[in-house]
Amino acid sequence: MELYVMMLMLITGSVAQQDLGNKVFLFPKPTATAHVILKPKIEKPLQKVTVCLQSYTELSRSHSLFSLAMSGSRKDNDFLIFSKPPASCSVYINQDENNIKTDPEVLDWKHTCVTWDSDTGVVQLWVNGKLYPRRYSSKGFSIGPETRIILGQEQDSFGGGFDINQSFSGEISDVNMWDYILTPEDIQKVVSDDYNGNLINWRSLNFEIKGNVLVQPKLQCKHWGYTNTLYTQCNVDKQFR
Ligand SMILES: *[C@@H]1O[C@H](CO)[C@@H](O)[C@H](O)[C@H]1NC(C)=O
Ligand SMILES: [Ca+2]
Repeated sequence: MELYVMMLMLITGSVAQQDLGNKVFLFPKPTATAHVILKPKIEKPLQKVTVCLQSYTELSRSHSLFSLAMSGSRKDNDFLIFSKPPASCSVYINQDENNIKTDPEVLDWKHTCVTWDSDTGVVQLWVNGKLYPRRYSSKGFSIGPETRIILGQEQDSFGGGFDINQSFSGEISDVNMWDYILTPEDIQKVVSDDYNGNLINWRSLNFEIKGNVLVQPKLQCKHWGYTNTLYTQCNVDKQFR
């Protein structure tokens, strides 16, 4: 059966599993169509979640960084990271918007992590390794198990309901997701090194591209967590680890 499914995938070519270390998704321009579907194996509803990713955009309007919709949900924004330049980010859980003030955006790679724990309701937003004041949302809620996770667009319905004015354009990389809450030490590891998710793993990513989204080499790596921000070429960088 598994072999059959793999053969089918090879034939249709619709689903890829790839190591995207040193790669980015490039969304070349705003559209209401181009997106990437991420396909984690979520077998039971999630009560704890951490999502981390890196993004680089020229957008000065609000845009989706990570959009998760649940099947059968009549509400949208089940779990959404929605960047609101110039200086805030909204984390939605079960339609509850937590608009968190951040330091002003700069035209540079940005590292974002969000954690949410259903047991306590605590929401954490980390940007570039800095934790902003924590929030409280949707205690007792659980996510999934059937979900649709989309990069590049914001879902108003399961897998659709896109709006060009909420779309992402620019580059996204190092998208990882865990079914537990990362500790501050773990977040530091994600920010400064390779530390991959157990639900979504950038080094072994199941995804499907719809429309005009390109997989491109990552040409620069930024190191956060140092006083000096140091740029190096990504593959050179790996040798010194
Ligand atoms: C997007 O925003 C522009 C400028 O504000 C507006 O003219 C346009 O109608 C919006 N498009 C949609 C689909 O909402
Ligand atoms: Ca929405």
